[in-house]
Amino acid sequence: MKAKNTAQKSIVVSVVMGSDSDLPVMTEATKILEEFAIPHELFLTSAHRTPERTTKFAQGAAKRGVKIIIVGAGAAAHLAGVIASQTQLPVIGVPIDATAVHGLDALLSTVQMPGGIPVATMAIGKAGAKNAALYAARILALANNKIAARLTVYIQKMAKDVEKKQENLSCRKS
Ligand code: RP5
Repeated sequence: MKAKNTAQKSIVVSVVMGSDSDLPVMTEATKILEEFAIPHELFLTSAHRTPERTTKFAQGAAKRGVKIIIVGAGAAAHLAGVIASQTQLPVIGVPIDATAVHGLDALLSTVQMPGGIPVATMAIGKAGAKNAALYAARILALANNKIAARLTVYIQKMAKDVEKKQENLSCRKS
């Protein structure tokens, strides 16, 4: 399967998943990347089921111009670490709840990397996927004023939303 590109522009963030069953969670990441107009792709590969495909992807990503890799995987989730071991690009891991232990397996497999091979690990599930994309946006914003401005607006809107919710609560009480 070829990577699904969202735009003709060169890909900046690659969103990788261990299985198509991870898509409902990883969509939270692509929604944010779309909102921030960050060119991205979706790529399916498994550390265990397709090790050679994973190696080819990891070793080729930087050459294709990819700047950041977001990786979602569940179960004994070695995908983010295996990719991080074969590229110098920043790798952001999203543990996915895919088994009877509700993502704890994936969280520990993703976060407990040996020294030398960093994976920036987010929360389990949808919040983690969303934050992975926001974290990527924060990294890119260091050298991109447009993304920095969009982040400022996003953060201000979140604060306003909390104030609106407070107003709604106050209305209910009186
Ligand atoms: C992992 O195993 C995938 O990332 C997925 O979260 C989990 C289950 O995969 P499927 O059996 O649904 O394909 O490799």
